[in-house]
Amino acid sequence: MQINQLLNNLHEKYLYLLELELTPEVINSFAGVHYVLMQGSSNRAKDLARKLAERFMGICPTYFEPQDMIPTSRYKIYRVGNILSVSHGMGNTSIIALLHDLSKILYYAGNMKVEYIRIGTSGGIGVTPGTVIITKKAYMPNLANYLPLPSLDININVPTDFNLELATNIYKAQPRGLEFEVALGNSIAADDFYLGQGRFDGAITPKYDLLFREQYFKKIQELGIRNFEMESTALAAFCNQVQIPATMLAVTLVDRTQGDQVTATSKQLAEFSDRSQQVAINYLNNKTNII
Ligand code: R2B
Ligand code: URA
Repeated sequence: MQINQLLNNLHEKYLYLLELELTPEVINSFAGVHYVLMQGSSNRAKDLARKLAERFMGICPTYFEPQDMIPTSRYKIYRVGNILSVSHGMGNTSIIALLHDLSKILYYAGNMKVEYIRIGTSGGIGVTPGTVIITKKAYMPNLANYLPLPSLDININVPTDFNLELATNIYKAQPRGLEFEVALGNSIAADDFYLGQGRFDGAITPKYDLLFREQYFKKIQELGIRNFEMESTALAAFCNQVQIPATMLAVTLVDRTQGDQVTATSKQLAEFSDRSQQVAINYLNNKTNII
């Protein structure tokens, strides 16, 4: 991790976005973290904490109530051994705000070597729904492979490649005989679920037509883009700036070349979401430094 060196003279006492007092006890509670797994939903983050405790500590999920480490209702952070299970909300703006404060506290607590993995859902492009895509490169909807990171009135174009070694290691860690497909691919982060992802079923009438969208979908498939979601460019750009290895594992809920609406039942959606969590756990299973 290569964090802003100006922080060293700041002696910060409070992280506003996490509503967290930086007492020595609080800082110490973030020491010794190696892996940060993040998801949009706070329920999913808690659910994952339970699964991690069961897998790596043998704690029965029925008797384990994960404790949130931060007082804010905006985000959640649960700790299981040296893994954090975190919720980041929806969209680039939400995740980047979290990434600043989370990375600062991890730095203050002395963690110089951490990996960030976003575990999410997405809309697939030409892939069977239920496939988990491990992202190599994140793209903007205009197909730029960088994020114009706003700094006052200028934008700094930061590359949005993820860490290829981490993505490949996660792919290779998957056991044979999984009941679903896992593939390496690229992703687009849109700022809007509807128009940003070329849907026709939002509240605003789109300016594009079916033919235009078909050509766009064809073009993005040629770039190896396999899914749409809403946070990967911020995660990749942030992690490139602070030199934290990162990638994203996102299950596809729908094949967007076949339709717009997510028609999976809540049971199917829960099963699909479990898949991307499972891919992360399969990766951690191979590690000797868990807990
Ligand atoms: C995937 O799913 C959410 C929208 O439904 C969004 O957070 C994302 O990236
Ligand atoms: N999340 C998205 O951002 N898009 C989809 O189509 C499904 C989930």
